[in-house]
Amino acid sequence: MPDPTDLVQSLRANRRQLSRLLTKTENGQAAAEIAAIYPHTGQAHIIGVTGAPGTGKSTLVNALTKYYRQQGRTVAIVAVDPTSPFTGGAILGDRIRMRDLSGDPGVFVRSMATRGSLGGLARATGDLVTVFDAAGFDVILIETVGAGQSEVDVARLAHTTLVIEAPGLGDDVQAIKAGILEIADILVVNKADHPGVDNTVRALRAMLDLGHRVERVNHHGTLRTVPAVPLPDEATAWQPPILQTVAAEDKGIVELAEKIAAHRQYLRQTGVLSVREQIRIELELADRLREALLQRLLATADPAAIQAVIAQVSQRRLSLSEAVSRLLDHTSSLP
Ligand SMILES: Nc1nc2c(ncn2[C@@H]2O[C@H](COP(=O)(O)OP(=O)(O)OP(=O)(O)O)[C@@H](O)[C@H]2O)c(=O)[nH]1
Ligand SMILES: [Mg+2]
Repeated sequence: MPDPTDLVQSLRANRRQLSRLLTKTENGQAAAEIAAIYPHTGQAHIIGVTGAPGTGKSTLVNALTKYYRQQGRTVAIVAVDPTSPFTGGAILGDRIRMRDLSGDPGVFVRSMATRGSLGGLARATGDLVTVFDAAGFDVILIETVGAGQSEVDVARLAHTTLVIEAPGLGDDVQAIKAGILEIADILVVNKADHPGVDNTVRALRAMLDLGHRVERVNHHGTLRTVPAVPLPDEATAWQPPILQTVAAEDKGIVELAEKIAAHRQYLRQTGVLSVREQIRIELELADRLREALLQRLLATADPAAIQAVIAQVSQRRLSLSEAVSRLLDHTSSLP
């Protein structure tokens, strides 16, 4: 195991070292290093930025980063690249725009391909965030595209999730699915210089009013260990504000940063931060346990036996749940 203090210090002092560990992490080969640096994490404010393609997420991330840098805070950016070939051009665009931040040692940008990331996108992103956190970045911004389950999972890593919308992407805000609205701590209507912004704001407000907002941590975690602490009720729970920005002109960024700070304060003062953290850890632990148990089973089971069970299921001689029982109970005595 690498010496934790040395490792953390070298990450903070040496960008090449940081870069190397990030690559190792992405390749799923940094388990020992992650274990070593883990006690040195938990300081960063993690902000998720998600929304439909082209709404201006990268531009907004850029603008927020400039703001934080003016405040003297360091910023790491994880841009989760879409796999979609349609947005392929935008990836290059992101990198070029981010360039006006590069050369600044207080900013570090990392793009991550969603395709083929080992053991799931959320896990890979989570490990990158751990490295950045240990490396001492004050703010970590995670940009993800869309409204799929993997974006929701990634958003769970964030303390504060911004959902970005823009006018004209379907007047009924169809681009936003209910699921993504649920994870929003702050709604941002970007491109407020475009016509139709009032319609978009109105539609979002109507959708927010439909759902009664209670603190979203108010449920059992996967492993059911989360304590029943008193959480904010409907009256005191955070109500996601709707802000307007023109990211391309740095308009509305100060107000947005202030709301983000207010949300962080809410999380800390109410104790929601630690409860959310615990639920996140539970989910991730359950996920990794599932994966590890499967790997362990596959390592010990006879491949021919697994084949035989699959054949029996396909011949309708075994149901899937019987197949599971058989593989778990009688791995050695399969036909
Ligand atoms: N008019 C206007 N254009 C903007 C604004 N913000 C971003 N844009 C432009 O919108 C386009 C898309 O911006 P991006 O920041 O790349 O959007 P994105 O959401 O990151 O896009 P993907 O990563 O491809 O999903 C770019 O041409 C930006 O210059 C804004 O506030 N107003
Ligand atoms: Mg982008």
